[in-house]
Amino acid sequence: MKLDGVELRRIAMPLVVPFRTSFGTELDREVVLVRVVGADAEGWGECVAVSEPRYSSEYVEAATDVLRRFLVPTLLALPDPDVHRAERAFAQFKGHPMAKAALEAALLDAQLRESGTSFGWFLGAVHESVPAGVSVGIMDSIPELLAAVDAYLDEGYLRIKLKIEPGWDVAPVRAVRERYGSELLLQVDANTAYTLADARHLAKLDPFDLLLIEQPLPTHDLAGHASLARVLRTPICLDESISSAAVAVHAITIGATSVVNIKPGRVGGYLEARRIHDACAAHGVPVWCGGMLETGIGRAANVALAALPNFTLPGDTSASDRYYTRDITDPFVLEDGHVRVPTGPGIGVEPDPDALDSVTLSTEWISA
Ligand code: NPQ
Ligand code: MG
Repeated sequence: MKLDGVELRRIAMPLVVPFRTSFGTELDREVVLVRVVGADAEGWGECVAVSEPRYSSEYVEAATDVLRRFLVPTLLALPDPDVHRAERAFAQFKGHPMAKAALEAALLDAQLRESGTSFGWFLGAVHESVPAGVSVGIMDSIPELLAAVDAYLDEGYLRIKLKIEPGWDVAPVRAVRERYGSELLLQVDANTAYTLADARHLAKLDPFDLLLIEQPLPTHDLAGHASLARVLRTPICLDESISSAAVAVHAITIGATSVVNIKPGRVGGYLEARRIHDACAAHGVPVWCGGMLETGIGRAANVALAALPNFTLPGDTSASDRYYTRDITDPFVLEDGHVRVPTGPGIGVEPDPDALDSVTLSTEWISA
């Protein structure tokens, strides 16, 4: 397809409530949106990099810089751009998977809109809707946590994920398990907050029959996770560690992970995300779709991905109002605990111009 240029747009979305994890508290979600403009179609992608490099080394300003200086010019220089050629061309630059994923997603959206096909169709989705879980931040007290979980369960969420850190782990898990019983699908996410020295402490979570513990140890410590897995009964699920299909296979092979969280931004795009899905399926390892507090743009694409056959656990693909009072697209809503997979061309949703204007901080245009 012939490209005219690419727009980079910085937006700031106020969160409905502050979101606290082991790496910090966020009140606003700053996001870079990418719009790829072709002769016959345009497409949108969302960069999931966060304001500060606390989840991974990427952050909003760095992602914008690498997009502006390297990725967008590389895309615009391709003689006949398509997502596969773009992915290969981006590979000459090390790292910056979230920036690459955003531009790849925008190009894919444009490409699929041009051909009148949906993300779900392109990726191989087999479901019309996907079960929704919700990620619950660290709170100041147990009563506050239980009130939040009550409300999410009333809304219909099918799985609860508690964010944990040293000092906020066994007690909140016990309180939630005791209040809702053994039927509740419950898991925890540490975002790298522990060390192997905490193995005995983390084993105190074993009696609560968690679906999994997500990323207890540092990002690059696969061997540590393999050791921890031999101590815990709770399955380990890696998030931050899984940067590619090759790393996923490595982690599975050495016994570091028995479930995988797939986030397209963290792994450099939807093509690599699908390869991880396929590799995990081949190894008998279930996957689920993570979340990075996406607007409707990123959420639409994630929901399509989550409809692939090996996404057998509910994901962090929550409804829009989990995070935002007013999304920039038509909101994703819960229907019986599920979120519907868009069926229109591309990601199947587009930003509402007024909603988008109201959150836009700046835009820049990079011409072909
Ligand atoms: C995770 N997401 O699975 C991430 C962490 C994350 C839904 O738990 C602003 C504030 C942006 C906190 C992006 C969920 C964030 C954030 C991602 C947390 O590890
Ligand atoms: Mg996580």
